[in-house]
Amino acid sequence: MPAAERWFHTGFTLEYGARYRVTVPPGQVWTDWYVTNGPQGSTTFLQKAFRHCLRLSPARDPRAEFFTLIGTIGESLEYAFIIGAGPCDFTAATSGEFVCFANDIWPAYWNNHGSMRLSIVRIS
Ligand SMILES: [Ca+2]
Repeated sequence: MPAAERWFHTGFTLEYGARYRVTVPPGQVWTDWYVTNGPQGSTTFLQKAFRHCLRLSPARDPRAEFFTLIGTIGESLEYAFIIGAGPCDFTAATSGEFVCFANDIWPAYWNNHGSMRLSIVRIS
């Protein structure tokens, strides 16, 4: 999935109540302007003042940083959850398409570069 896409559509359909595991092959990086991050993301000193504006904010999950790998269901932040470096197990809160994105502030996707590979399997 590319870092520059606000909603990356995987084409993978999630079924309400089913359990899934997302894994992220190690050693991958992507770049926010000049800041290189792994899938867990980071917040620089300069970014700190804008951290509360992140699409998945630290108020909702304190692990949320710039470029943390996020998964959700459809184009909705309601179901958004942190994948990070994974593996990440989750239960689908609704049925819909598995969508993911690099956590960033909405107008700041133009300077995002690189992509992450990840995989998802149904575990129950
Ligand atoms: Ca950016």
